[in-house]
Amino acid sequence: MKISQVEFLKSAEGPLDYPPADRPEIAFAGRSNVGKSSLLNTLVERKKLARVSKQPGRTQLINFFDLNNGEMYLVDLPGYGYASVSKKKKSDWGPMIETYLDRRPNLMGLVCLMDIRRGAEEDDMQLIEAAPHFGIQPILVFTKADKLSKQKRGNRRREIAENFGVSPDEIILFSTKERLGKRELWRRIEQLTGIG
Ligand SMILES: Nc1nc2c(ncn2[C@@H]2O[C@H](COP(=O)(O)OP(=O)(O)OP(=O)(O)O)[C@@H](O)[C@H]2O)c(=O)[nH]1
Ligand SMILES: [Mg+2]
Repeated sequence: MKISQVEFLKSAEGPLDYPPADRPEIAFAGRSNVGKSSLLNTLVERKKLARVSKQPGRTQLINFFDLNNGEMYLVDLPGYGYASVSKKKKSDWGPMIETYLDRRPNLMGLVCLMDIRRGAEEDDMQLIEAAPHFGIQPILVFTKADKLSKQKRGNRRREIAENFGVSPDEIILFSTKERLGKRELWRRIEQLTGIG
């Protein structure tokens, strides 16, 4: 993917705030602190486009970004599963994401991020299993691969693939530190959107 321009468009809480569904869209979801905003920055080669934080639960709205002046939307979804986000915020999460999945006919891929060390947890599985009901293809990405040795990564990839019942090369390992997984993820996004 050639990235000529990328720009933050808007934050949204509900459908009234979404931009028009007039081009392909890819969204990024995962638990708080898993590295969604970091991955997005690495993908588009901008250091500070999406806000990265050591404090989990920072991204609490749906953030829309424009890629290449109208070519595609990239969407940073609020992180889930972080206990110290207030109860109200926590209960907002499910409906906010579910409504989003339901109301974006242009959404072509949902990149589901999980920490390579923790693997898929219950709320990840809920989302991964829900996606096909909305006609959306989940892309499984395991972040912070740099936290494991190369040998352990390989073992982990096989283990994870087995748990999901998919072939190991369907599992994308990602590291912002090592810039690992970036080309592979773009390739999958290009396949799903037909852009690139
Ligand atoms: N070692 C390592 N750290 C990472 C990687 N990606 C992200 N991090 C760190 O993980 C922390 C959280 O990153 P974010 O990108 O803000 O995570 P997020 O999923 O957007 O978090 P919320 O917006 O709170 O849901 C930050 O301290 C990042 O520097 C990675 O690939 N390797
Ligand atoms: Mg974030």
